Amino acid sequence: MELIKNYFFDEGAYDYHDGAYKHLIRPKTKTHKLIIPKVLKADKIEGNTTYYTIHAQEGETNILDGKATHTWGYNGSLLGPLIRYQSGRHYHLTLVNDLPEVTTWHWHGLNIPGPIEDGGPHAPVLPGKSREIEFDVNQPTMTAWLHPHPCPHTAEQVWKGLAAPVAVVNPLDDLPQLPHTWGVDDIPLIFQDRTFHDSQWDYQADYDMDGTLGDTALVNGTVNAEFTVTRPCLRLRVLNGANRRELRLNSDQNIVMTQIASDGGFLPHAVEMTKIMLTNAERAEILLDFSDYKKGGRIVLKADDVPILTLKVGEFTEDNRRQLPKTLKQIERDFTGSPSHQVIMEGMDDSVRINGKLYDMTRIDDRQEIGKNEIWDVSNTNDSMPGMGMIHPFHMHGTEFLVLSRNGKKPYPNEFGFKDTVAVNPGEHVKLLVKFNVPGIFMYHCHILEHEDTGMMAQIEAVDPNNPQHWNLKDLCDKNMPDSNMRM
Ligand SMILES: [Cu+2]
Repeated sequence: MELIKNYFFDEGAYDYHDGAYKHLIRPKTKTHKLIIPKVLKADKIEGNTTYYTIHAQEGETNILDGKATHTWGYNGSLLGPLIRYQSGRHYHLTLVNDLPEVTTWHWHGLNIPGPIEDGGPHAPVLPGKSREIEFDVNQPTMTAWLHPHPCPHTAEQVWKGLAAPVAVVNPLDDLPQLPHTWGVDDIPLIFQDRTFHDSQWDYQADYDMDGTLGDTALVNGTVNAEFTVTRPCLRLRVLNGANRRELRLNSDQNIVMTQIASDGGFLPHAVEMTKIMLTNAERAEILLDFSDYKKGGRIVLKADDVPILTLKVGEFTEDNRRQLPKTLKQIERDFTGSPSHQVIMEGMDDSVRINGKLYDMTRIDDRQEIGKNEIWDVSNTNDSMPGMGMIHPFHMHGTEFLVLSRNGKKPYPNEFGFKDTVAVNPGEHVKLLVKFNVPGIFMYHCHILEHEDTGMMAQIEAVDPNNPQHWNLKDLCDKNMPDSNMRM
């Protein structure tokens, strides 16, 4: 297997070329034990239905060595618990808004009906109110995440701390050989960045229309994080949960990171890399092999050149290394045909548009029948200055797609699995093979959260021809949102 030692994207378009870029600073605090999100406990289980309750709430979190930081979280003061779904089961969720403003619960990566269950801007919950939703989970093993999606305050609410890891397990494609003891050899790495103002976060002060950046890296809400490795094989579920910052993950010793999964589940084959770049909302599951390291050894994971997580080798309590199959997952990628959907992402700052338009909650921009494969051509026209411009991460709700090509060439080696977010370089056309399995109204947008909030977003109706629906879509954007369901 070829070892990949470089990032793939157009270096000229990296975020650090932007005039407003804030470099990460090396953490000056003492090291803190990496926070591992707890696993969300079910309220009850009845037959094939599991009941969960998720509160969005305010709180105080001890992040720095001194004063507590005012933060938001799910069922806690910051971020949220791991929410586990098993494919084939039915879920009933009670979503409670204990915040002082409207929010929504968006299941990024879950293929469930939209727009209510999916939790985009059409599914607001007023402060002090709650909403009950139900859905079936039917999809492969994968790492997804939960975050708010109210229009137009997604970026600010994520900044304040709302985000939680989600894991889907499907017995049909799961690989039981992989490490799966949560918090021991299966751990999340939720990467974010914030600036501290006298220990507090101040979104308005740091706001940047091209994507808000902070100067301090956090992993799972931990600054200067340290984790003790107690088994030779470590599975890291990496999520770039930052509003704007690109994560260029590498290590001080160029340890081999074996990527086994992307956003939508396992890759057809593992890819060995020493550097991985994830744009906003992208995920990668990677394995690190510590069997050649002795107790007391350490590896420092870095974002660009700044340490974000020290992996300290402890006493191995169990040998969890298992042979993986050569083919992790069978994925049929051969597909010929012309694109029947076009997405042109253009602009920066307040000029950002999709197909020349700003988001309108009452407008359906595109339609596709469920169950059919169709080709999308997604482009980024920020290439007026050759070798410059900015990358837009393109995300679709309600589906996991395949990347067919980049400017007519093969996708990057770690893009052969299913994805829901793909980074598009300036001047690039990325062809996607898209199929919806569930009907509804779904967003597609740039996942730089400030671009999304500015209106770099559109919506598609995934149509079930046997059960056509009529939509009376309301404009709930930045209004006193009625807690209504618009389904007629
Ligand atoms: Cu963008």
